[in-house]
Amino acid sequence: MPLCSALAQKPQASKPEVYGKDGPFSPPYVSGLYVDELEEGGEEYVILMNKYCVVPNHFLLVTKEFKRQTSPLTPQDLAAAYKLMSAGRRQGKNFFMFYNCGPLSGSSQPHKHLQFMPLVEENAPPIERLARRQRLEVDGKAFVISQLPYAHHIFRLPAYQSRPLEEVLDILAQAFISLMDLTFQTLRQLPVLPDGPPAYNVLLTFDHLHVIPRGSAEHQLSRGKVDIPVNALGFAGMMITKSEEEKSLLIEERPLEILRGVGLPKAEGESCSAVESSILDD
Ligand code: B4P
Repeated sequence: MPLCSALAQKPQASKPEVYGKDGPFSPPYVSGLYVDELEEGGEEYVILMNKYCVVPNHFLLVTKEFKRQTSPLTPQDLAAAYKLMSAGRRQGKNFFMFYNCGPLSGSSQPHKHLQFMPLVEENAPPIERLARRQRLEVDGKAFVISQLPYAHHIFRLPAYQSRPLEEVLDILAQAFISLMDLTFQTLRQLPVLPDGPPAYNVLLTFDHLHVIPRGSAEHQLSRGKVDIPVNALGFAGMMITKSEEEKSLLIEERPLEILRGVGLPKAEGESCSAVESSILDD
């Protein structure tokens, strides 16, 4: 579990309503952070380096026009992400994408941005070790990992370069819609909905697309009364702490309990495979 004491000094972003369109993801861009622009299916994006990266080369894909971070990923967003990850892979660099949707997901910037985290030794984040181990009876079917104590929905993608790119992008776009349907099913079974717009985290690797609905942005540890904020990286299996004390409290509380605390309960029957979507057969 990485410890980054410098994050304790990082300024907190203003409340989204205050930041609005004049935040750091709108021009003028900071020249040292600006990388390039790209276009995907008529949508324009800017690539910026992360100003507060813990891992070098953590970068962001930001919509050029102001769009809200509460909006779902579009087929263009997913295609741009997959293509960027593929470009990295061709250069021998592994990245995965994460998206924090809505304030309860751990996001602090209201301007729509997808984030790309480089992986140094592995080619996927820790959660993938569990996801890859799941034996699926049928392809094209969303599934859950029974050991995880919080609601989540995962779709297995076709193996890298096993199908033409356009076909994979189509599958990816449809997979996101089917995982969002399941996310809304998770929300519908709650007696009381969490405050604000639906919040969830998205993780994209070359193998899987994960969506994790969220009930709160942070978890208060039972001892020490410390609030632990969790974003998509927590659900990727990459929790970070700001001090030695916080680290030992977090280990004592157990990371899975923290994730349960900020996630939502699984729907009944979700300990096994969920809804059939058969996207791969279309
Ligand atoms: P959001 O989706 O809004 O929120 P976040 O990733 O949770 O980052 P947050 O800003 O809340 O920071 P936190 O203290 O939790 O993403 C906003 C992104 O924009 C962030 O990457 C932020 O750093 C970046 N950003 C803000 N102002 C910027 C500017 N002016 N120019 C360019 N980029 C800007 O976490 C601090 C950092 O640590 C974040 O980058 C976070 O992703 C990273 N982090 C958290 N857990 C980590 C882990 N386990 N391993 C490695 N890095 C981790």
